[in-house]
Formats: sequence, structure tokens, C-alpha cells
Amino acid sequence: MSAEDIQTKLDDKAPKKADPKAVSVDVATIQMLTKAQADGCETIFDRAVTMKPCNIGEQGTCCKMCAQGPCRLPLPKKGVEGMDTRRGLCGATPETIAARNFARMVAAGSAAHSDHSKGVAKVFLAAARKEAPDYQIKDTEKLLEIAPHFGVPTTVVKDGVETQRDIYEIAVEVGETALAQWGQQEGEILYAKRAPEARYELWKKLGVVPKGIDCEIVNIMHRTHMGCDQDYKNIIKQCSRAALADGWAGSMMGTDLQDVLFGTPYPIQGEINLGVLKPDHVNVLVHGHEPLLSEMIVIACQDPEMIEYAKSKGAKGLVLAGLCCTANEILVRHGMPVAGNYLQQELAIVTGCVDAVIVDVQCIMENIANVAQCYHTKIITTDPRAMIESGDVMHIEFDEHHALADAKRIVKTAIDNYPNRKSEPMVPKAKEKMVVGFSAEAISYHLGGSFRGSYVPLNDNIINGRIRGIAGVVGCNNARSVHDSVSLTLIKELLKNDIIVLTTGCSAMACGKAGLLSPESAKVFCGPGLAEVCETVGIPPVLHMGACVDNSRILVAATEVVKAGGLGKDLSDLPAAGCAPEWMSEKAIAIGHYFVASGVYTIFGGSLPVTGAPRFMKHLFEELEDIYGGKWDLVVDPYEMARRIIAHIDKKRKALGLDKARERVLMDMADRQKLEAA
Ligand code: MSK
Repeated sequence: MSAEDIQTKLDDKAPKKADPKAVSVDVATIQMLTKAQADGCETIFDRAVTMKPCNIGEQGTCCKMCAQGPCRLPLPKKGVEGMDTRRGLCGATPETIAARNFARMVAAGSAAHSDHSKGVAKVFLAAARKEAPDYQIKDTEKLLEIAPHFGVPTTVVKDGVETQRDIYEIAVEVGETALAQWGQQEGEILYAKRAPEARYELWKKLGVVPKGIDCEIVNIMHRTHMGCDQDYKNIIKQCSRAALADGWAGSMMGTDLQDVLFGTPYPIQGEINLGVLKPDHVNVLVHGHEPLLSEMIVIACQDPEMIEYAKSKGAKGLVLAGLCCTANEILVRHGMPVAGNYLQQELAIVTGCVDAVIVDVQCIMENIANVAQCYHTKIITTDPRAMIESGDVMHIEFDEHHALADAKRIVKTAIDNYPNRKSEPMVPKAKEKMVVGFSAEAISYHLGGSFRGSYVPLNDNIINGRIRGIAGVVGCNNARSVHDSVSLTLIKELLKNDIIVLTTGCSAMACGKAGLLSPESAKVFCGPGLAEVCETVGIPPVLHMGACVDNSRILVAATEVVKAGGLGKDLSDLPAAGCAPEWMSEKAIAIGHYFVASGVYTIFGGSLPVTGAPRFMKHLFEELEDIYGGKWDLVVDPYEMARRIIAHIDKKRKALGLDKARERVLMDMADRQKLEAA
């Protein structure tokens, strides 16, 4: 056997590696993945090559709800002809199995958001009671705005004169009422009435207004137990209750209470991508979803004593940046830099200059502990709900009662690790500037003029056709699709067609890295109508609204659009659609379903675990539209996603009688000149 043959045999046995240029469109990612492979450090991209997804799980038809299975009911290669005779041991149909699996994803996703928000509500209440000295009631205007939704009066009449109540008194009542929403067993969640009246009435008629948050999630877990709910339509009805409890209660209250504690986001500049790291500085990354700790880390990292301490270790300074949605939280409120989105978490460590990754909850890959071992990075877990089993991972539990002291201790641990760097760091140059922080309030003030916020000008521009419609493009990265590519291709197609995009989560970060979050990008990427609006107002064509939990801001903004008039009476009347092109987490399924139940046409990319159950899929993809005005869809190709979103928006414009207005705007100067010359 020749040396060449031996090498070929060895190569065959070596684990297969991802081709960096084939798995991402982001330059920094490609660069760092190449370095990881050269350093012998395996990442999710490589594992996605060697491990293929389970075909039956992907179809949603594997049942492991009891010990008689798992029962696997894959769709026959030719599809189902005639009667579908597939059954689990107990007789469960593919529909029952897929619906139960889907419902459990809704439950898990809703639980994740809602448990995050419950933690925020507890800290909010502690701050209001002055039991958590490092937190204050910062945004009093927002507190006064939300208090009436909780039935909390903001004024009191004293000696015949109406005066404002003490802010902390109001905050205690808001905090107590909010916290009670999780355990509530009867009645309705309070925020349901924030939806347009027509939507609320529809939910009431359908019997899907959530009673409370926790009880709707528990209900899903019960009814999907072996031998319980065996009617996929009935299971999906409960999904609506739990998902609405997430979108219109758990997530929405979480966003609101965070805004009151830390400030409502308004447009602010930031920078994104791995190029924000500095090789000669201590680099600290926060990662996860909850801002309770990261807000304190921001303060700790700006403390002159901490910066001096970093210098005493030989560093030139201290950089704090973020990953995933914790990054979004400190970005939209403080303009702190973002190192990258979900699929870049391992690669940030590969730069060799990250001294600590401080994690809270959600979207943290277990493999960061292994990658950290290739370099010198300390992984520090901080939440008892999210620990990592690895000897090298430190756990420093965060307690809101001494929040800043904990944050300083954690940052000091990161600084102490600076001298332990193993190799020469390599930081990609790639980074982009962006304008972020478009809360529903900020959109109103930005578009409505400087004196009084209003959505009327936005509606006017939709009615006159400059803006064709609105798309919410949100969600994750997914190692099964080319990193950032599907989101960006879709969004560029939408902008070209004058559709303004609202974004959150990792999709928002993809936009930032591609330069779509700068006002200047409007003239490069948008059709003439949208470009004109963006240039006049000075906004980017893609509005970064925050983290995953902030998808509730999209619901609030859409409700404001309905209230501003001229575009129908319900969310389902709007020329609008939603999409999660690269989704991967259960939270995305919960979000998708609360958008559908709120009347929004919602497309998911990649795969959806429902395709093995044709009748269930038909229910989600067709029948729900007759019930809620919104429905699910699954599309892999981003151009086809754009085509369907545009078709849907045009259908809604036609129903509103706006199709003529749009034709007028498309007739621009050049078109008119052509007509005159003919
Ligand atoms: S972080 S849930 S990968 S958006 Fe919110 Fe990104 Fe999806 Fe996590």
C-alpha cells in the first residue's frame, strides 16, 4: 500500500469536518471556524456534518410518552394512500403523536420565556419594596403607562386635588399583581385586553383566553400524557391558550418590567461581530437571555477600580460584549457591543482572547465547555437552572440581594484569568456599526414626529403604498442551514419590495452584521417607497426591537397600528406576516403559535416536526386561518418565503381596498417619463 493510500485511509477514518465557506455567509465565522479546525477544536458545524437528524423525529411522529415505545410512525416513502393505518401500540394516530410533540414544544418554549419573566417580576417586586438595593425603578413614565393594565391607580385625590401617587407604592402594587398572573387559576390574564378589541372578542368566543400562565403550561403537560387528549384539534386549542399566555402575558410582562427596571430602549448606536473583541484587553462575554445579571455586569465593567485591576494584570483595558439575547438586552439599552449570534458562541472562544463567558439561561451550548478547554477561557455559570457538568466550569451563583457585589466578583474572576492565555489571540477584523433599540414606544416617537408619538404616519405610508407591508423576521441560527444566509436573503427580498422589517433575537444580529441596521442601508437595499420613508425619517429599513422575549413588542406595535386606523380592526386585517427562517429552539415554536393565534401568517424555515402527520399539518397550515385569521407555513427556500409573504401582504391590501394606492406609488418619475415618451 502506498503512502498516499495510507493517507487516504486515515483521512476516511478521521472525523469529517465542515467546509467553513459552505456553512456560513459571515466572514468572521468562516475565519474562526477555519482556525478552530486548525487548532483541533470541534464545533457544532463539524458535528452537523457527521450527525444527521433523525428522520422520524423530524417528521414529529416518534412517540416516547410511555415505556411501551418509542413508537415510530414514519411517513411511507410514497406518502399515505387511502386510509392511514399507522398507529402506535396504544392506537395513537400520527396526528395525535405529532400534535402532542408539538404541544410539548409550545409548553417548553412558553415555560422558558415565562420563567425568565417570573424571575424579572420577583426582582421588580424586591426593587419596589427596596429589598434589592442595586435595582431601582428607572423608567417611571413606562411604569405609569402599564399600571392601568394591572388595575393599579396612578393618582390619588387629596383635598379635592388629583395628585400622582408615590412611584414605589405604584410599583409594589404592579409587581404584586403581575406576579400573581403566573399562579392565577381562574379568570383571564390581564394583558389579553391590550389586544385589539376584535381579537380579544374572538379569543373569548373561541374560549382560548388564558386563565393564567403556569396553569396553561401544566395543562399541556397533562393532556399530552399517555392516554389523555387524543384529538389533535383540541390539543392545538390548548397550545393557543399556553402560547397566548406566553406572548400576551409572560413575555409581554417580562419586557415591560425590564423596561421599568432598566429603561425602555430608544435608538442607540452599537457595534457587532467578533471584531469587537480586543486582543490586548480583558474580554468578558455575557451569554444567555436574562438582563438581571448582565445589567450589573455592565456597571461592574465600567467601574474605574475594575478597569485599573484589569490594567494591573497587564491588559490595556476591559471589553464587555455579549452573545445571543443577553447581548441584545445590553445592546438596546446601553449600546454595548455584540460579539455574535447563537452559532458564534464557540467561535468567540476560538479567538483565544475571551477571558470569561458568563452564562445565565437558554441557548448555551454544552460544547462551549469543551471549546474553552482548547484555549484558556473560563466558563462561569450563574443560575441554578442552567449548570454545566464539567470540572472546568465554575459556578458563581447570582443573588439579586447583593447583585452588584456578585457581578464584581464574577468580573474579577475573568480579569484574574487574563494572564493564563495559552496562545497568540486572533481576532477577525469584521465588525459593523448599527442603530438599534426600536421599542414600540421608540417607533411611535420616531415616526410620529418630535412632539407627540403616533403610528398614524406609518399607517399613512402603508395606505399610500410607499410601504407595502410589515414583516416580523425573528429567531435563531440553525446548524442545519447556512448560518445567517436564509434570514438575510429573505430580508433583502422583502426590503426590495418595500416591506419594512421588524426583527429580534439572532436574526436581528445577522442583520446587524450584514449592515442592514444602519439608516444608510435604506438606499442600497430598499425599493423606492420604503427608501424614501426611511431616508425622510432617518431610520434603518430593518428595526431591531430587542431579544426573543421582546417579540411581545411586535404584538404591541402591531396593535398600535390597528388602533391608529385605516388598516382594519384586527391584527389579522393588517398587511403583515411573520417568519423565523433559521429557527431551532422550542421558544420559537411558542412564539410562532402566539403569532398565529394572534392572527398572523407565520412561516418557519428548515423543518417543522409535523410533516409526518398530514391531517395535523393541514390543520396548522390551512384550517387555522379560518379560526384565527393566522396560520402556519413551512418553506425552505428564502425566495419562496419572500414570494409567499408578499402574496399574503397583497391579499390583505386588496381586502382593505389598498391595491390601487400601491399601483400609484409604483409609478415613479422614470415610469411616468417612459409613458410620456411613448
Ligand atoms: S438567542 S432562542 S438562538 S434567537 Fe434568543 Fe438566538 Fe433563538 Fe436563542
